[in-house]
Order: sequence, then C-alpha cells, then structure tokens
Amino acid sequence: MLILYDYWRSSAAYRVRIALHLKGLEFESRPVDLRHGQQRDADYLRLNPAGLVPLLVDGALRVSQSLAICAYLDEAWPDTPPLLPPNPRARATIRSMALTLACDTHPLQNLRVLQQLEADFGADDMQRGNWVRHWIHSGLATLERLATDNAGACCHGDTVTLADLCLAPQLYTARRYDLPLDDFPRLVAIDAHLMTLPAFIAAQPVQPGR
Ligand SMILES: N[C@@H](CCC(=O)N[C@@H](CS)C(=O)NCC(=O)O)C(=O)O
Repeated sequence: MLILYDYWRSSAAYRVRIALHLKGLEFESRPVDLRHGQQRDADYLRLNPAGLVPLLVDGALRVSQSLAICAYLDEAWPDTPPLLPPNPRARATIRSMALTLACDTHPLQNLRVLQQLEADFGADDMQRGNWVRHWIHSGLATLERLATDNAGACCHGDTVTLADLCLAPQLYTARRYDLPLDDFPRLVAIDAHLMTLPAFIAAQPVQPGR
C-alpha cells in the first residue's frame, strides 16, 4: 500500500492527493502536523531530510517533491490516466504552467519562508499576508496569460493534466489569504470545472475532526 505523508492544508500534498485519486490508486494518508512542527521531528527527518510534505513511500522507496511523485505515479502505473499527454509540445507547455506555480509561486508562500520573514524582519500578520498575496497574484497572472492561449475546460485543452493539479491547490491557498480573483477569470472558470470532478472533490483539504 502506498503511504502519503500529508497535511490537510498543504497545497503541495493536495497536488499528490488529486493525482492518486485520478489514477485510482489506494493510499494511506499519514498526517504530519506542520503547525506543530512535526515536519522537523527527528523521525520524520529520517524519512524526508527536507522536512517538508508531501512524501510518498512505496515499499523501500521514498519520494519527496510533489512533481517528482506525480512523475513516478505516471511512470510506475502507465495504465492509469496520464498527467501529461504524449505530444512533446503539449508536455512542454503543461510543464511550463505547472512549474510557474510549483517553482515560482508556491515556495514564496511556504510556512518556513513566512516564519523566516517574521524572525529576521519582524514581519507581522498583515505584512506576511501582503507578501503571500503579492507572489500568488504574480504567479496566477502568468498562468492566466498562458491559459488564454491553451485552455479549454482545463488548463491545457479539456483533459486534466499536471497543470490542473497545481492550479486547484494554488487557488485554494489564494482564497485562504483572501486574494481577489477578478484578474483571473479563465483560471477561476477552470477551477470551477475541476471542482466538479470526483478526484478533485475527494482530494479537497478537510481539517481533521471536521
Ligand atoms: N517543492 C516541494 C514543496 C514542499 C513544501 O514546501 N511543502 C510545504 C507544505 S505545502 C511544507 O511542508 N512546509 C513546511 C514548512 O515550511 O516548514 C513539493 O512540491 O513537494
């Protein structure tokens, strides 16, 4: 059985939960409570020296990095719905979209970055919020333009791809931080469509105990 080290509000873990549900792969979710610093516990660091979620464990294999996990799932279960189409040009476009969020946007909103802004510069709640909103707006603005050239019901055409796995969690975080989404009509429409799909519904963040 696949094991996912997970946190309900982690957008990187959310990407992987969507992928696992899309592919119909059974997994056990093991919570790592980021708010309580469990990602830095010695036991967890032995599994994932980065001290981040998600981490996928498949027998003796441990894979960190959500996009590396998605690639592993595609490669190890080739008979399940693929996250990238075969066409190299389409794959390149979809990867550009996914990485716009996963590399250029998400890391700047991460808990440890916000904690460091507070520790080094005394940034308060409002300043940290403004920081997060600034970087999410910047990333979504790029993706909105990329989607204008490529989207159908999904970020690239009408089939769910890796780009959609990054978009839905990023919009979840944007809403968490009250970022107005009026500048991103196409992304909001895509997200509304994604949220009708069973894999996206099953993967949604649910606070433990609710
Ligand atoms: N690039 C990594 C990012 C992983 C990551 O930053 N995870 C966040 C949650 S979304 C985390 O574990 N943060 C803990 C912390 O900042 O201490 C991936 O895509 O998996």
